[in-house]
Amino acid sequence: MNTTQKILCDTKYLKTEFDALTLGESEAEISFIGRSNVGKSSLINALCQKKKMAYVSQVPGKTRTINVYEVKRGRWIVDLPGYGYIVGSRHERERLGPTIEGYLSSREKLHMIFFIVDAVAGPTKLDIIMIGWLRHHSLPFSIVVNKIDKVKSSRFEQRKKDVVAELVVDVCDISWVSSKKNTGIVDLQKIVAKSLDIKVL
Ligand SMILES: Nc1nc2c(ncn2[C@@H]2O[C@H](COP(=O)(O)OP(=O)(O)OP(=O)(O)O)[C@@H](O)[C@H]2O)c(=O)[nH]1
Ligand SMILES: [Mg+2]
Repeated sequence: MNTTQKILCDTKYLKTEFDALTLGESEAEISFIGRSNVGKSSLINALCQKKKMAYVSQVPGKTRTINVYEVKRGRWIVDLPGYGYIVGSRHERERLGPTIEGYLSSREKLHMIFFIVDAVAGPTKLDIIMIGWLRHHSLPFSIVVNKIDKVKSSRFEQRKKDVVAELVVDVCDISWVSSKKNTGIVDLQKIVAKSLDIKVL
């Protein structure tokens, strides 16, 4: 285990909120957003080398609240509800959009938004709209393509080209990972630690 991994391994569940207004302040935080079922919670677990810290489900729409995990005092990893699936009661559906938007537009110490895209299904129209929204608001984001284990190796290079073209980004600005197989996780752990201003000696 390298030093970054030892630090991330200490991450613990801190709290759950329904609204960004009651979240309180962090010293530095990063968050994971993306379509429902893309693997945001799984990725947080893989980065922190936990099996069951963040709730994972086969059923889209598992994360419906803002869940905070603390790496070190005041350094937060925030798991957000996914978008794109119509699930839950009408009241809940109407709450989730403003919850995500309210969170993203109100956090003073939000150092990085990890924008997760599905390697097979994405980027979807909603992903492209969301990225446009992040760009419009000048929010700092980093794209992570998850579930690359589901792409045949013979198709991977073409898939990369397609994603890069659709998102209009540089290929080096994307992390290609599989939270299931742990591919690409070591490099992403370094980006996470850096984004949280965690000094690795
Ligand atoms: N094959 C594969 N499956 C994955 C990977 N990452 C996550 N999954 C699966 O995808 C499903 C959804 O994972 P979650 O982590 O709950 O996804 P989420 O984005 O947090 O979903 P919501 O909370 O509903 O927004 C689960 O069945 C995971 O096991 C991956 O890298 N590869
Ligand atoms: Mg989740």
